[in-house]
Amino acid sequence: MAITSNTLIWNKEIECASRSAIESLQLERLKKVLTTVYEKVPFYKELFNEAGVRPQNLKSLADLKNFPFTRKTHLRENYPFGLFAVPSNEVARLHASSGTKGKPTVVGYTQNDLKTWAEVVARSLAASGARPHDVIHNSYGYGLFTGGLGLHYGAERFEATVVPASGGRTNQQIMLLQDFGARVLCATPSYAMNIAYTMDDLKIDRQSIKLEIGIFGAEPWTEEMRAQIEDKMKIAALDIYGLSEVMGPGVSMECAEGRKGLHIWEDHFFAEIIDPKTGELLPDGEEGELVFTTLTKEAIPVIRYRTGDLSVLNRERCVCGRTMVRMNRVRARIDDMLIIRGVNVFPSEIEKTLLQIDDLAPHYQLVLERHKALDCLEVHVEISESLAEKWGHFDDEHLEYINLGSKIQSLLKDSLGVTADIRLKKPSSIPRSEGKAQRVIDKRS
Ligand code: DLL
Repeated sequence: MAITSNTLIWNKEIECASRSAIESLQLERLKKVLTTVYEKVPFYKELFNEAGVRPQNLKSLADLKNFPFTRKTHLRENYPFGLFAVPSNEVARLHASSGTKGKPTVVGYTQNDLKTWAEVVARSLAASGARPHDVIHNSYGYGLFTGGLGLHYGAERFEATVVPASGGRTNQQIMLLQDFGARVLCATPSYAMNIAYTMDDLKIDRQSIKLEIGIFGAEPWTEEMRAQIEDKMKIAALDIYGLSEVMGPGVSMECAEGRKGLHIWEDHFFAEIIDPKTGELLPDGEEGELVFTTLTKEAIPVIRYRTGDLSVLNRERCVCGRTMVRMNRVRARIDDMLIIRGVNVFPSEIEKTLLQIDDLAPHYQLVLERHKALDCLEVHVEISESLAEKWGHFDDEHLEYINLGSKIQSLLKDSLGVTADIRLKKPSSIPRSEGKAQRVIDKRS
């Protein structure tokens, strides 16, 4: 669904600068950040020394490939402030990951970092087709997660009216969407779906809300999910990407005109794609792991940070006029790959297949169990409201139930090569997301 009115370019001078201007700015900033971390962060001094590199070895952007990677484990091992490059009295804000695997990863921002963050989010809002003075309803969680506050201050910088709704209390959020007339919704795609289906449950007329744009991210989602959201909500659904270690939301944003990849705000974030196995740099157009170096971050700059996200870089000219490199929609996180009886499968590939089947609703969960040393994948997926009405009652021995289950099973087998046990569920029976959806329940360990 395209936005028809002309969209705004927030910072035309830099967003549409020539490639040579962008690259010379990047080189100048890269030299500076390498020197800063070498002098101010003992961790980097040791890391560079071990790799036999010095900041002055960087003569061109291509030389960055000789520098070592930073990983999430490095942040954990140096918990909480070991990778900070400024004294604590210069840190204006802290955020942290949820820390489900032990200590959280902590990130900090100076006042300048917060200004940069608001700037890149303002650029992202403009790229989506939002306009200053729009009402922006922000359903990303407020708190240690960067989604809520990141979008919030960017929207204020953009001079919009922000509704800091955060996640949860969906009925009330729908009432506020109706009463405050938001044109833009910021949420995870799974929470946007939750809102859309709750509106159906409450029999709320789509005409009573004014939404035109969705700014969705923080979790992987497919083109098929986009098509379903756009169809159901009658909005343009655009992809926003980011991660706390690099900044938060607004590292890159899809533009309303191009809708083909997300522009990386390259004056602040230098992107590379590497082979996740060998660490070798890959050329544009090839899929691999995204790696970012921050060019202007003061509190906690990161050098060649391995995101664990799979994407592709594309430097072709975009129809929107922006010259900044685009990354493809993140296909998956490398960590999320499921190995089922030797076959590698990403949850997003299962999502793609499920969402092509008309009789299903876009609510699913993947449950992994081990029976007698064999991995078993159960796909729990809701049937559509219309099918549930047609069936009347729900019985897993019903011929139609068995037929639909077999159809899904054979489509998954054809597309992914795995045999899954299909569990069709009644509408509204799979837990709804209020933030990042939990798609996989792994009971194997
Ligand atoms: O999720 C920041 C964010 C908030 C981005 C709101 C967009 C909107 P973290 O909690 O640190 O930060 O999680 C970062 O989430 O490495 C990706 O795996 C995933 N992710 C973020 N955006 C997208 C996206 C925020 N658009 C991790 N598509 C990243 C796919 C995404 N995955």
